[in-house]
Formats: sequence, C-alpha cells, structure tokens
Amino acid sequence: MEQKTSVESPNSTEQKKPVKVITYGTFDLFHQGHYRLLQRAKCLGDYLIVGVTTETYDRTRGKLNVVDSLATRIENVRKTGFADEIIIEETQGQKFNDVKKYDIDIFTVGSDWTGNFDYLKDYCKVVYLERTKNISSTMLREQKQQIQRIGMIGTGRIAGRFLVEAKLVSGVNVQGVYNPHTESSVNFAEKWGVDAYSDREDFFEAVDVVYIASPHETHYRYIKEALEHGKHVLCEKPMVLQRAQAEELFGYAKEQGLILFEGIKTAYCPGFTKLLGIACSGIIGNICNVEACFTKLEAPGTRELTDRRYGGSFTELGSYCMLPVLKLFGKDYERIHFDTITGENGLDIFTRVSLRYPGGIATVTCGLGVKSEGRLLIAGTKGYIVAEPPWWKTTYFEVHYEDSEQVEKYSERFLGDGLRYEISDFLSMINGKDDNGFKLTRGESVALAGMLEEFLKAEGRL
Ligand code: C2G
Repeated sequence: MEQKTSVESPNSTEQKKPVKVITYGTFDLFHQGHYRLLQRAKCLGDYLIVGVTTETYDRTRGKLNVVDSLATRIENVRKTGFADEIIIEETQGQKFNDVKKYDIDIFTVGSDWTGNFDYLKDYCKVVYLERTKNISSTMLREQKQQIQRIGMIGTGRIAGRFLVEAKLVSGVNVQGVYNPHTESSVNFAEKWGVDAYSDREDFFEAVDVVYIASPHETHYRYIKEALEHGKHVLCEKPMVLQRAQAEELFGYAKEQGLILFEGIKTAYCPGFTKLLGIACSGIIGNICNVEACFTKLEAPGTRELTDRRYGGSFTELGSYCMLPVLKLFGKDYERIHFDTITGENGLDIFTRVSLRYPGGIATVTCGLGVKSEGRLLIAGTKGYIVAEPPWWKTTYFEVHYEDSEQVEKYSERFLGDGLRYEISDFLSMINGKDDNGFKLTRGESVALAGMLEEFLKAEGRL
C-alpha cells in the first residue's frame, strides 16, 4: 500500500518571515521628502528599521550645521508611524554590520545615493527610491536662517583656502574682500569672483560677519572696528598679541551680543575633539606630561621669517601647540620659560616653551627654521597617547600602555583644509547654538594672547 506523505502547503500554517527593510538619514528639519521616503520604504516590506545619524558622524562626513538635535530628529521619524524600530548611525561602515545584525532583506535610500551602497547587494536587496524634488534640509536651513554674508579682510594664502572651504558650509556666502592695498583686493576679487572693497565703511555696510586673515599686528584694530560696526568676527590665529587686548575685545563683543571667534582650526576638527575626549576619559590615568611639536621649514623671504617684530616660529605656530596644553592642563600655569634659537635677523627660527602646572609639565616646540619630529605626546599614569604629524589636522592617534602589545588605534576624517569645521561652528554660534563653544573658550584665547605677550616681551619685541 502506497505511503502517502502529506506535503503541507507552506502558506497554510508556517509563519512567513517578515520582510525587514532598513534605511538611514539625518532627517534634519524633517520635511515632505523624508516623509515620502519613509512611507515608500515601509511599503517595501513588513518591518522598517530607520537609522538616524549622530551629529558627530555627520560632521565627519562633511555634513555641517545640522540644526535639529538627534533627539528631535528621532522624534520626527517616530511621529511618522512608519518606523518599527529606530537606531542611531554613528560610524562609517556601520550599515554593513547592521544589515547582518538585523538580518535585513532590503536596504533602501534616496536616489541621490544611487550606486553608493551597491556593495551591500551581496547581503540584501538594495533599492534606490526616487528623491522628492524641490525640497531639502539645506534649502530649509537657508530659509530658516539668514545667509551670513562674509566679508574677508586680507588676501593672503589662507584667504583663498578659506573661500574654498566656506563654499562647503551651507548658510554662509563670501560677499567680498577688503585690503588696504586696492590692487590686492581687486586681483583677489577677480580671481575668486567676489566683490572688492577699498573703503572699509562700504565693506562693513555690505557684510554680516567679518573674517580676518591680515598680518597678526593688524588683528586688534580690525576686530575692534568690525565689532563697532555690529559684525560677528572670526579672526585667524593668533587673534591678538596682548592679554588686555583680548579681554577688551571679548568683553566688548559680549556686551554687544556679538560672536568673536579665534580661528585655530585644530580646535574644531572632529579628530582633535575625539583625541581630547579619549585623553580626558581617564584611560591613560592622570595626565602628567604634554609635549606638542609643530615645525615647518618656511622659505627665507616669507613674512613669517622677515617681520622682525611680529614674525617668527612662536607667533606663527605657538597657538596650535599651546592648544592641547591649555585643553589638558588649563590656563593657570605656575611657570613658563622660553628658549629660542634666533636667525641673523633676530627672529626665533626655533622656540621651546616649558610650562609647569600644579600637577603637570608641558613642553611646546615650534620651528620655522629647524625641522623636528612634530608629534603630540600626552603621558599619563596608566599610558600615553601619541599623534604623529600633522596631528594639528588630527586623523589618527594611538593609545599605548605598559604592555606594549596593547595598542588602541583611533582614526577620524579631516576633510579638505579643515577650515569648514571652524566656519560651521562659528555659524552655529551666530545662530544661537553654542554647544561648540567649549572647543576654544574666550578664557583660552585670552590665555594664549597672554603667553604670546610674555614671549614677545621676553624677546624684547613688545
Ligand atoms: N530624501 C528624499 N527626498 C528629498 C530629501 C531627502 O527622498 N528631497 C531622502 C534621502 O535620499 C535619504 C533620506 O531622505 O534617503 C534622508 O535624507 P537626509 O536626511 O538628507 O540623509 P542623508 O544625508 O541622505 O543620509 O548614512 C546616511 C544615509 O546614507 C543618507
């Protein structure tokens, strides 16, 4: 008698595995485009996971000036009702792990990313959904916040680099340039397609914020004039060369409700912020020694090596090297000592600064005429952190311990010339978000001006 094996039809009882879909986004200033994307993503399956990016991750991928907090962005996604689960996206490469971790069937994202996630096709289906036209967070950001017209004072090397980086920060536009030498401002303006000003009243009239990249000793009066014209100011380092001047300018800016920012780009770059976070986390114990070195051989004829009063290694590079010292040991050093090697014209081609703090020792080394290893070393009671040059554009650092086998490696992206980070933090301060003010405080800029003043006095140059 024939055995009847009953082949159960699969649909009848066996639970169909829900189709799991995942998508990611910043979802800043939540809008119709985001809504339609999530709606269609949900329709692709039964269970939708939405990854919302952290601000730190957005900064590393060059998305600056995100307005809404992570909590707000998550809440806006939740309110759509399409997401069955919300996770946060923190790092590059996380998608790859999430697809496996959550056993994803379909990865989807808007068509502006077409091709970017094809590498996931080995693990799940990848669907690019048509992007909704004529709406974006950048557009809303610019509607929400007045575009800040930047006026630049100075047409030197950094001015060109600043202009390129400013283009990558939404919410600002470089309007024009002023230089007392009309020919310089006209040539610069023609090259970069901005307006040239030789009259400062017309210049201040035409702009909302001022970026100062003129020679060090002119910073004080240009900052003061710009503040007196009601302009927010971002001034290249060293902001000023005397403590009293820094205190006066910050005091006046505060009084007038204006933002005054010192442009030490390292302070605003994601990698340096991460390094400080690790150093202060306690994993290397109590920090007892900081050694920061920055050398770059300058051509003999440059301003840095010919300006007998304000040139030299320490005024040019000191701000970078003093930053980690101020961040890790503070402003209240017990003793500071300068040792310099000077060139024929009496300018310091190599300067070493030794600082004594209640619980620590710091050494800062700068050189425009002497080449050295150029690293940052932070030593503690349990281990040390080392970042090789160019640590002032922090992309990589290591944590070492007694056990030489145990090495932790950290990396972070540093996009372009890195000025975009200071521009975006400056802009978010202007727009009332001061959650980046800790990166370089007024007190630290004042302390820096004080150190430069002590140095110039010790050198008989002030
Ligand atoms: N989107 C859209 N139409 C718009 C704007 C955005 O369909 N007019 C889509 C985007 O393509 C993306 C999602 O909405 O799939 C979120 O957009 P953003 O918040 O701009 O996020 P995005 O930077 O595109 O992040 O890791 C992050 C992701 O890779 C995408």
